[in-house]
Amino acid sequence: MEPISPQNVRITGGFWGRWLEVNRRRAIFHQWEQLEASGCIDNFRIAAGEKEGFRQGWFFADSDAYKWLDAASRILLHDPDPALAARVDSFLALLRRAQMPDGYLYTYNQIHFPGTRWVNLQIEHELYCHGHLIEAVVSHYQATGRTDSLELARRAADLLLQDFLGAGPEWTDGHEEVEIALLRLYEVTGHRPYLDLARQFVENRGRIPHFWLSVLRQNASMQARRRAVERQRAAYQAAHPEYTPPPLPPENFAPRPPFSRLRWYLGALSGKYFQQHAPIRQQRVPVGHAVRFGYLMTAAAMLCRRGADDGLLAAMEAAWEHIVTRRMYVTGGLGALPDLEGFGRDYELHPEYAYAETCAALASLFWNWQMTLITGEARYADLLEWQLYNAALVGMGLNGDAYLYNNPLLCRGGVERRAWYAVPCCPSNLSRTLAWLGQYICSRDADTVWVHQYISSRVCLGDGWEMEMESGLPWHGEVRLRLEGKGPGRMALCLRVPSWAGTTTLRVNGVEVPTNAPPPATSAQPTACSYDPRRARYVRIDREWAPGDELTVEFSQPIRLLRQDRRLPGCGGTAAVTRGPLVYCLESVDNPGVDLFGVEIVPESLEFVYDAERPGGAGVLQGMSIRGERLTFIPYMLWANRGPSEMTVFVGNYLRTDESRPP
Ligand code: FUB
Ligand code: ZN
Repeated sequence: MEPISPQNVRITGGFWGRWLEVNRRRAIFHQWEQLEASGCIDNFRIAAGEKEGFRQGWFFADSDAYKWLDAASRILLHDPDPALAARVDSFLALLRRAQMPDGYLYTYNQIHFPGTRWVNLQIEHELYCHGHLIEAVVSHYQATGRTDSLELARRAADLLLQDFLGAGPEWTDGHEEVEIALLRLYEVTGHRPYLDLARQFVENRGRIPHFWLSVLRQNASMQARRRAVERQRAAYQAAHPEYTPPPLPPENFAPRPPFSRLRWYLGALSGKYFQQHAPIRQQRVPVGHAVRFGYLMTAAAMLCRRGADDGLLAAMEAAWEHIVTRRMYVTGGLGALPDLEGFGRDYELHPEYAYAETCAALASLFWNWQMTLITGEARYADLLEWQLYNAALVGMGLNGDAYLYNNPLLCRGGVERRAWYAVPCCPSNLSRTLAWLGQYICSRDADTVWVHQYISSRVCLGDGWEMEMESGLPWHGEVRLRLEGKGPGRMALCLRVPSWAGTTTLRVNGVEVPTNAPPPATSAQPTACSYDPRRARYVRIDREWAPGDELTVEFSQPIRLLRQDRRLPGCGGTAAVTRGPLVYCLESVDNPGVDLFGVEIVPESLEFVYDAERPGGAGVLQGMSIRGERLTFIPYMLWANRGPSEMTVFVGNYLRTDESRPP
């Protein structure tokens, strides 16, 4: 099956319509303000020789500006806001002036170490930054059709071809991304060498001999270069006493389990942190940094779609199964440890140490989309939806100007939304994903259309057909699809029945049509968190359609208590409360005087209440504890929007029967 390009999908309202409005009216402008305030954009002005000043931020800071450009460009596709378009054009012009004639653009070297390049590739993110530059420009080209900006990407990519095509395994980046970018550039240019280089980077992963030695050497060099930068900073400040550097944004706060930093170092030396520990087809267990892992899997899946299989798909299916059954939080969050910002051991899913970086959920979402296109299996679109609503959307505050970087499932204080971070990788990554959310709704092949996501939208299906969708999700389970366009014709429609759905009722023009029976409870390994995307399926309706035909789907959304495997530290045997695609939580703001971390609930007392007055128009769950306390659960993605608070996803449950495992 093939995707339907974002040009042909417009989100028209509903739950996601509000978030996209926040994204384009507030979030994208807030992010630019923060990039300017923290000196990130000035780095390019300094590199272009247009501004006096001292470079600010991490060596990979360029990438955060590129993700902003990516997000802003995607927003312009359906919302050509003149102020945003002017900002984008001005930044593109600055990038053209900062980029070196041969296509190199990496302000850390250009400013601090002129003439050096491709240094400490495992650590200093040079290819990662060029990757996000290329992706951003490809998005701009796809959104505007302007080839002048595409030149920025082609110059950079052609430099990579010149310097890396045919090179050995040590010439790979420690943070995957450039592989995705080269494949996206190949998709818009058809220039085969970009595909070849992407494949080379993926196939070369995990083949550096004595990796630990290489990374020790590179770490020493990186530290030496950082000390050199600090000497430069001191000298600059002494020579320019009037210079006041911009304030550095805060680091994100994450509670640390014992030995967290040691495990990170060991993970780095072993190569697992960078997924450099084994060739890609042997990587059947998810390890290391969760964002890096997700980007590698996404690139591998994109290669699979271009014919590079022979074991690649099998390896990814095994890794996916391992994640879902033993290394994923009930929110779909990935990454159990700070420092490492990645996977722990099987069942090591402590709710308070949960790192679950917003970018990690996004990386997994990108991967699951590619797996959907390859396999047509409903489990991947189901996990995409679950992570979108819970582990990803939680990263953006209600008003688009406050963010979470790490997303615990239990908070005793300290984790709060911030306007910006010292490592601001998540905000624009989330914005660029929201801006083109429509691409995940449908896909098609010659005679079949798949409906993967239920988001109010208008989709040009091709062959003269259009589909208007009205979705009540996540609060209400009713979805209405209306076909418009050319005269009658045969088409198969495959609708995803989500894993969270209770009963599903399908009607075509008011007449009920049978849905295939739910899949048998799989004998496969159960999931540690009890959310199981493998229970999702597609219902196929293959018939003659006429313009005006209306298809309605009603998913019942029973409140479910998903019991956590007893092996999980800090939450084993407790339950998460869910309804439809949403995971709920108790936040102290709504439950004054309640000991959140000792609550036992009375399951039968839980009821859904749609509270239109609540910010975000939230559907809440109200119930009782066994001590007679009234409880209010809100959607997990809405917590931390009202100042410092405590929160828990898990409650001890007063279950009369073990309802967490589906029948
Ligand atoms: O490595 C720098 C940033 O850290 C990347 O953008 C994300 O992977 C985040 O984890
Ligand atoms: Zn991030």
